[in-house]
Amino acid sequence: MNSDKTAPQLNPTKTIGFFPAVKTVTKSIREYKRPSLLAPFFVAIEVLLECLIPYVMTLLLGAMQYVDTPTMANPNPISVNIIKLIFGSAQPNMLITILYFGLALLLLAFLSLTFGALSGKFCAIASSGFAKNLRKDMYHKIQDFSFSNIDKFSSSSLITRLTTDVTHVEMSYMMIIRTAIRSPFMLVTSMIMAFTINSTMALIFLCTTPILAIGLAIIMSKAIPFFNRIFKRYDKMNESVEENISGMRVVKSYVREDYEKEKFNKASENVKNDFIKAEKIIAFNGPLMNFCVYAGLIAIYVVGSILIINTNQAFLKITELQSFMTYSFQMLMSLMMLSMIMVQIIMSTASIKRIAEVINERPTIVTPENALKHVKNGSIEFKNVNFKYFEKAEKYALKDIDLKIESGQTIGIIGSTGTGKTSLVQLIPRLYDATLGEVFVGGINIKEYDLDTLRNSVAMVLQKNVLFSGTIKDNMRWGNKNATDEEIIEACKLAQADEFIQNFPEKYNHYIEQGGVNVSGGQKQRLCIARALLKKPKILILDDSTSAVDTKTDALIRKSFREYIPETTKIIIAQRIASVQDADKIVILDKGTIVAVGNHEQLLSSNEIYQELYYSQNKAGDNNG
Ligand code: DUT
Ligand code: MG
Repeated sequence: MNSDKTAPQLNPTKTIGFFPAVKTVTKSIREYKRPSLLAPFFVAIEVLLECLIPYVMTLLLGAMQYVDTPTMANPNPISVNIIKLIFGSAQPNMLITILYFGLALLLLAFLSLTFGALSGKFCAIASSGFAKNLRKDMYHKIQDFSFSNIDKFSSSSLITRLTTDVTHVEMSYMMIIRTAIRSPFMLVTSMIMAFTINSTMALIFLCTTPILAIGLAIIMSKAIPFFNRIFKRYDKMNESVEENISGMRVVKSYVREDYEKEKFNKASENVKNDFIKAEKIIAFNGPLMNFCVYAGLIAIYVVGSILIINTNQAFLKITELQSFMTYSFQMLMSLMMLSMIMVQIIMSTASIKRIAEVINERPTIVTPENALKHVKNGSIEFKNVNFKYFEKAEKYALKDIDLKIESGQTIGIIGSTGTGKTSLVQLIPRLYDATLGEVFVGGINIKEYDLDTLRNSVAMVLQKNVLFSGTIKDNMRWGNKNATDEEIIEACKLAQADEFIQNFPEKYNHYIEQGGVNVSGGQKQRLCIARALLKKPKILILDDSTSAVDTKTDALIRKSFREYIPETTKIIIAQRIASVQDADKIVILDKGTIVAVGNHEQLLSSNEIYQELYYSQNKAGDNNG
């Protein structure tokens, strides 16, 4: 669609390592460190309390047995002590025993719930705050990006990184500070409790962990490459959406809907397929986990039962086996959770790297130290300038450009499409930097100016100009946020826009829809010129900005430039000779080089390209005006 723009390379950035990426990304936690620490802290307390519950149950069962038959063999000594503590020398009572233990259990459950809720709250604060900071940091960074930075990532990829990738990281973070603490902690606590009940039995369960660890490592290493690829596919898909929706009118006028649907289907099919492949690998996680856990459980059951029967409960009691099973179940649950976290973390490794790439990207164009904050005048000089859009590009878009423009002059630039006209003028406000050579404004190398100062003195009406949603006045104040209504009207009059604005029912409060779709092409161009004039620039660049305006209005606009802003240097890029005919100097560009400079008469008598253009346009010119 973007015919005058070669497609940006997709993700040409050097991939950064996982740990440096984590280091970069975690810097955005900032003010959310406290909740990030409180969440796992409360989780730890919750888990501890939760693990105490089966233990208290064992004690309760032991106590009930003891109260029932005080003469039993091998009573649980702790249960006996508690009974003695409750009843002293009095006769123990079954109902009161159950009541005491019941209350203790209730209290434990209530406390664990409370701490669980607290940790949930802090977890939500921490993770959503972290995500907010990440988006903010990336967004601020992107604002400082130069065009070449943006070309490098592509705008759709930046959008995916700001949205989908951040969501992935947010989810992982939530899991890490809550579940990833909870599960291992639960695992360890249950393990310790199991060991205190019976160490031999606990060892049996422990034997399954190495198998599990190796299995998980294999699964992870196989799945990660797929997830890395999925995000590139996402970029492609979003690129298709972005391009299609912003260019909907063109799509419709070329009846390309079916083609576009096909393209989108393919992109989303690719995402789906890769996801399926990745999920297929990850699906092994479940069976592996189940195998290890159930193998462990069966072994415990078998060995436990044999021990109970053969040693007549001397080595292991039935009540202990029951608690043991509860702990095993808790371990099972935490292992399941851990595997889910693994999946989430695998998925977010790619995202973490992609976010870190944006945050670590260095803007290629920055304000230097001790920058100059004043531009003396609108003179411009190109000294030996060569330019290409990215380092690896084969062709230079501009070659050996030497050009001197006095302050206040009007310069016309003419040349066939793709010859570097836009490229040339973009170097003046440093939208891109020259690859070789230097550009001077007001006699000073533009790299020495403060970027804002430079860009405020150079107003450029872009070839692909944009209006923003809001009233005409709002749009005008982009040029100068302090402009008075009178100034706005004056600028619009100069740009020949006042007349049609007066015809809108709400005049200057007429609402412009997003992208300026409710004004005509020529109206939009005139509004953009007015917006540029409001900057009161030292240099005004019009890149094919009157192409949709009729020749008469075009001439009126140029006339008002001459009369009202004589000190401003005016650069006019045009396809029509008529638009540049009265300029002080006309520059003819061909294939990235200047082939001739002169005024209309000089060029008409000496330059072939100019003559050809002039005669072809003047033959057709009769039906032009
Ligand atoms: N080019 C890029 N990347 C861009 C824009 C342009 O590689 O983002 C290339 C395409 C072309 C050359 O640079 O070969 C010059 O493009 P420019 O946009 O400067 O050409 P133009 O003279 O302004 O063409 P038009 O009259 O179509 O606006
Ligand atoms: Mg152009």
